[in-house]
Amino acid sequence: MRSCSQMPRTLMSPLHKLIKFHGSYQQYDRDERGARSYSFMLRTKNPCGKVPNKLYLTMDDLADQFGIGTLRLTTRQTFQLHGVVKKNLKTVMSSIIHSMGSTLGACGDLNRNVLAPAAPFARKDYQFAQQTADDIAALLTPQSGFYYDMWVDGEKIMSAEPPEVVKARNDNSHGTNFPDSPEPIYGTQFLPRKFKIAVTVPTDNSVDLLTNDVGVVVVTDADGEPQGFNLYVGGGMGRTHRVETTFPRLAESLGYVPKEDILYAVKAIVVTQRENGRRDDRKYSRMKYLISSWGIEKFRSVVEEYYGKKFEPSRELPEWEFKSYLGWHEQGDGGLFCGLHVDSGRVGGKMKTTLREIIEKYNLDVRLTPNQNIILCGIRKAWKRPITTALAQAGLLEPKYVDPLNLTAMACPALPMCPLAITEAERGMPGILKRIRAVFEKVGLKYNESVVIRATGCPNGCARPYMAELGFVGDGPNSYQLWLGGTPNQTSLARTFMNKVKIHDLEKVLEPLFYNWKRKRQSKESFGDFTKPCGI
Ligand code: SRM
Ligand code: SF4
Repeated sequence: MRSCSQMPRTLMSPLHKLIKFHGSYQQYDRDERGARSYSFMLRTKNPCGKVPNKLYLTMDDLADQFGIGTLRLTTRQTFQLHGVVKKNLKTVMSSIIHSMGSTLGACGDLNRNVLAPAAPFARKDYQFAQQTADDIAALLTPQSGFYYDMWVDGEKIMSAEPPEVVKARNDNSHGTNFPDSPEPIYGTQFLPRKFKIAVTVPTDNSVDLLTNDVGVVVVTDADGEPQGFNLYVGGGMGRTHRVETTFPRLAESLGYVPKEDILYAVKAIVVTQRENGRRDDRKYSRMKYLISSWGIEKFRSVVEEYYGKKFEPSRELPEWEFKSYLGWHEQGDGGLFCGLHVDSGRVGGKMKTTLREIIEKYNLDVRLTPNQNIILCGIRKAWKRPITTALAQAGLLEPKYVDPLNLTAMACPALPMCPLAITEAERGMPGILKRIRAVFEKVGLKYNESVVIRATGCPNGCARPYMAELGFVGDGPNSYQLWLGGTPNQTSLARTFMNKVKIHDLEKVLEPLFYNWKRKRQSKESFGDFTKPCGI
């Protein structure tokens, strides 16, 4: 009999299909030789990356007791816990649920974690964006109680939903719903494929807005009062090597909606994809392919039928900036927050122990960022010094002491646990960054002249490498396809530069590029802008 990991996914057992919707995948350690020992990877759902104190402490414990002793912060503001064996799944799931967390819908063909800027600013626009992200997440959460039946024996743990969310979900004025189904929006078939939404405020592109199926941007009036939203649709990263009909794509503008309509507009977009997205071939089932084949005009007019109104023209917005929120900042309510860089989001060892001690001692809530980093929130000014000292002793340094190349780099987990990995990413990244730093020094680039570098072990794009100034996409054992031309503010797509670059040839390929950037660039021209014409 074939083992599960050798089976095509479509032949997997109902349990494996179902467990995806509950935020878990079965995996095995690909480094191990001999008989395979299977375990589960669990992913949480944390809209806006919000993690209450109790949930952080629980995740930290679970990683030690039932996982591989590390926590993984993801590119969508959630946690992943690797290595949970089947007999412990229920204990782990119920501990998360009882600590105000959830894994429901973290994987599977439905709406995934909703991104929003992680900074805990007491500003009207930020709080409105975060509230909107929470409401959209609630709107699109599966409704059947099966998750709770399975993991906490039917205990009702869900917090009360805002009445406007319930109203928007149940509204069927424009034929969006399955009225007699426990899942009025998803029905029995759910969506053709995963679905991703990000919310933000003007200028703040900490969420990689245009890589999402739906991007939602708060529009305020001159007094900073939220009025409505610009909407963007059709972003996505995943592709397949050598299949040119698959591609990464940036979201494009759909239009503007007044603030009271946002849940209805998002629902109309989801329903348009539910009804029209391809279900015959999962390679082409993401909404970006529907929009590419229809064109935005047709897509807009179909969405408008489910929305029951016309979209207004998008409002003009200022330039986007990438914001990392690293270091110490005022929240605007008397408290401070501190953003900490974590290489590839992997929290382990002394760093993990120290983070836990600080979070427990000062009773801090945390936020996870879409760049695999963590923010400690609600810190009193008097605590800043002892916390800074404790963090530094654990290697969690202020950003000015971290190599700028590391600060913006991201890598996906890849080997050994990801079944789709072709080559290394997270484990290879420290070496890649050190070698690039050495090339920088050799060609005379300054320490702070940084480049956004992202790596993935396969073309699925989990660390969004197609937005990087220099993207590494695994395309063979120890080899990468190189992508060039993304910009530091994450607004343009990179293009393929070379295929099958063996990792030992890194310097040979990169040195001339950095050398030419140093010598021939316009003043302040980023590496991404400089190399844009190099793509093939
Ligand atoms: Fe991803 C599949 C890890 C964000 C595109 N992703 C996987 C799986 C579950 C592999 C699998 O199917 O068995 C990976 C688990 C590896 C492991 O061992 O942990 C995995 N994806 C991740 C994470 C942990 C990467 C990270 O470094 O943080 C991210 C978890 C996000 C979360 O919390 O929900 C993660 N994945 C992304 C993103 C980035 C994003 O969402 O902003 C993308 C590209 C954006 C997009 O969706 O277009 C992404 N993951 C994929 C795809 C390709 C989807 C496609 O449209 O073709 C797959 C494969 C699939 O779905 O068939 C995939
Ligand atoms: Fe796995 Fe590929 Fe995603 Fe990396 S990009 S985590 S290798 S699916």
